[in-house]
Amino acid sequence: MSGWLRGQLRRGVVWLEPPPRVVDWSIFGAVLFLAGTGILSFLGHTPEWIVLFWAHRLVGLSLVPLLAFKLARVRTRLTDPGKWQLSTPLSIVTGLVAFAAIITGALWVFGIEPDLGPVTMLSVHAGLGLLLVLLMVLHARTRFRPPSTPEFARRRTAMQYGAMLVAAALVYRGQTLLNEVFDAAGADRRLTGSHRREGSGNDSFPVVSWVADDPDPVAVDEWALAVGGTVEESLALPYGTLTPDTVAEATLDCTGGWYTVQEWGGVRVGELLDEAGATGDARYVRFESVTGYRWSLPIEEARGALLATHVGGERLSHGHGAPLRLVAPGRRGFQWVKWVEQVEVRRRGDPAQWLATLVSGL
Ligand SMILES: Nc1nc2c(c(=O)[nH]1)N[C@H]1C(S)=C(S)[C@@H](COP(=O)(O)O)O[C@H]1N2
Ligand SMILES: [Mo]
Repeated sequence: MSGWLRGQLRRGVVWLEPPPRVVDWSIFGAVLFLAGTGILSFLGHTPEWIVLFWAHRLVGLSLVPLLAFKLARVRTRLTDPGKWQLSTPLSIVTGLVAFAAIITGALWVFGIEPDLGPVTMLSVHAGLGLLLVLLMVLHARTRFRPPSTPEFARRRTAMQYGAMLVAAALVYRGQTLLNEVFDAAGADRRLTGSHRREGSGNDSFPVVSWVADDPDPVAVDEWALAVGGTVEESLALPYGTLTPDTVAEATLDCTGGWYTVQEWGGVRVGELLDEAGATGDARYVRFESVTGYRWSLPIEEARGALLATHVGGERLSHGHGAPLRLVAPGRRGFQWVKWVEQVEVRRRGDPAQWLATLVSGL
């Protein structure tokens, strides 16, 4: 490279580098934003959610130059043993986890996914991301410097951020084009990044538990669906009394990174609520599994959901939730409660459901 070109490049990079404290606080803010959008991205999969996925990818890519600036600045603190402090190992681990989170995220987006056994690249990425938040908060405590407004308010800082986001958008667009051209696992993916499982019926898609649910097969003769809560009349409905008269196509999109489109057959939840007579102050409907796993939906959404006995014209297999599972079209897979035995109409939501989904099988 000619000396002139190198000089220009260096000046460009220097121009692009925000002040140190701005870099640090931007990394802090970006990681919190990524954790927030990452968690939220597990909740939805319908088209209006795409903004969230874009934002997560763009801010994630913008972390790359920010971390590079930071690393260039602190390099000698790491390479020169004379400058080591008690907090240095924590700083190093935090940096490594940040890079690992970015790399796993990028591998996932690019569809480069070596076999990791029971986990997917996406779940490794999510785990690293959550670990990073914890490490970063600890790290920031050891090296806290309050942000200063003048540095953030500079016009040049705003332009630097503009440049960074535009670059991130170009990289992201370039990647999606590459995937389209080479068809490298790109064509079968939804806005969530999930890969398609082709086919119909029980055997065409995986059996998945969110954490540890693994009940014995439910004995249909001893099972009855309980419909209760704020209703005029509680019901106990044996399997034989259910009339699966509704068939609907819906997409199950698992946060592990796959999706399937199936014809689900079963009973409309609204019909059950009408039968039991949900009262006027009812706001939510809670679906609970024989394992204690549960999720609630706002009552209007719940009315349109299905309690499925069939998939692709076949009776549900045990693994897929027989005798009855929730099919909630706008929701992610983990909210589609399997082995449902209780439907409870409620006045309030159920914040503890998060915990229930994590510990139910333990
Ligand atoms: N009771 C119960 N229902 C559950 C789960 C679970 O662990 N327990 N896992 C959820 C998750 S994470 C997904 S993706 C779907 C998977 O449904 P499938 O096993 O029919 O593919 O079920 C959901 N319903
Ligand atoms: Mo899932």
